[in-house]
Amino acid sequence: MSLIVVSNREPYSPRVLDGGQVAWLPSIGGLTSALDPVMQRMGGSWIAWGEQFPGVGRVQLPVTNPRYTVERLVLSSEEVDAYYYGFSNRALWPMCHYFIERARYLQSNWEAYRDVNERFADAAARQYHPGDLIWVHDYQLALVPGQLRERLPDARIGMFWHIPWPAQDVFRTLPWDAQILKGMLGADLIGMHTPSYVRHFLSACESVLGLEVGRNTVVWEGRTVQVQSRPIGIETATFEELAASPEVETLSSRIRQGLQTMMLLGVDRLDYTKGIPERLEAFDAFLDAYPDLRGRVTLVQIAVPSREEVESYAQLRSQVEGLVGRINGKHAQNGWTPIHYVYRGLSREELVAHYRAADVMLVTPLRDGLNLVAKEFAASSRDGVLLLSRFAGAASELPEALHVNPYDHDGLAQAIHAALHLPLDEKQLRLKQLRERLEHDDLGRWTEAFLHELSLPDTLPDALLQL
Ligand code: ADQ
Repeated sequence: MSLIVVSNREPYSPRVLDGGQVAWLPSIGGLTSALDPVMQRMGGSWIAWGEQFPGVGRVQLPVTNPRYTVERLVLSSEEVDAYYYGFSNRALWPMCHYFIERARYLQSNWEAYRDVNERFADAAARQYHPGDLIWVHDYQLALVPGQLRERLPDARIGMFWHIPWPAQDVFRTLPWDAQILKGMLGADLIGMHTPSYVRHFLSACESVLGLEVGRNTVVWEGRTVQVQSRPIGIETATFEELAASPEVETLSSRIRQGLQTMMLLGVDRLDYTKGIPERLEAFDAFLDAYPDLRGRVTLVQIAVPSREEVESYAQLRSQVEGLVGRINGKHAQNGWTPIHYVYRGLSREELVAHYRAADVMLVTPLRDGLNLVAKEFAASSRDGVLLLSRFAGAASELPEALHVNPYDHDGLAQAIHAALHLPLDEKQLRLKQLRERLEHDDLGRWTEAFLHELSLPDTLPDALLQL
């Protein structure tokens, strides 16, 4: 038995170095950073869009110690525009994050999405041998489970949905709501990050397809499909070890020395769902409300470039840069710059050194499937405080974080103030409790639990699940 992973993004992307050789660098993003260690442990095939260097087809990765094969699909620029930017990122992404005013529903993009999904399904079916497990990931590939089911009626197919599943009045704005549901129901097991996403998904099956649903099941074409809440974990031990390493300690002290103030930190893909402008506004409100703290607190905002080809992302970039300039211009004094803005991806060491250096971590998305940064910070920090948006999926799992409403600038400003003044023993107790959870529910457990459940020949009856 081997594992076949199907995802849009490839785990490593090729770059040409100065000497002309090709280096394969790990992709930045929640899903690929989560699944690469799994594939390194289990081996198998990974089907993904070969974004750079479409000429390179099949590769064994990681290059230094090959553990699995990546099948790189070549997409034309028209397909990329319509399937990836058009339908995935301008229809499904905004709709699932409740930004329906940003959603564009175009028939031509839908058709390209369906056809490209078909190509992923073909590639996965070609790799399949009886007994293999197929694990499809995320909103770019919602139709793949159904397309695979037509080709491989007996295969065990799992699907993990990494973003929120919205309330049904929002989902039903999508003209292809029934097709998306039917595509996903080709799977045997569908995983999501929170119980409320599962409830919303099941109620969509009920209202859109008229299906009978149980608490965690739905019957479709004679098969029982399980729909489970399974929030993804991180490699907790790796973060803990790295955070305590001398290299990271040195980097983290250097960051602190460079600032000479208390440190707030934001780390995000530059995406309108992550609430970066709202966070900057809240910091502005904080500096207005607590003038004695001017010059004593700095916000370090690290943003990794994302989807710049989509207009609203390019606009967001200028909006953020404008806000940073305005707030710095308004409050800067005596050599102190209130916001340090970094627009690039960081190495794992740099990232953890920032987590380690921060007094308060601001994870304040307007909506987020889960949010791995919150977990990475909690695993890395010694005595920092995690401020976590109530609209991040991780909030339902991490009650020891201080929960905030990112839409409430003044409330967020007060929460930052409270976090900076939390007694040391309370900070340490909260972090200890967070760590215990993260050590227990880590990435290894997440994968094992999902694959274990997927490999069962029969699903449990609904009545048993409720016991
Ligand atoms: P993302 O929206 O990409 O993931 P998130 O969960 O925060 O969001 O993961 C981002 C990852 O990228 C983290 O591992 C983080 O360390 C890394 N990262 C972010 N900025 C970085 C930077 N500047 N430099 C280096 N690394 C950086 C999607 C969903 C989430 C869900 C994940 C996993 O949108 O809600 O948590 O998938 O399911």
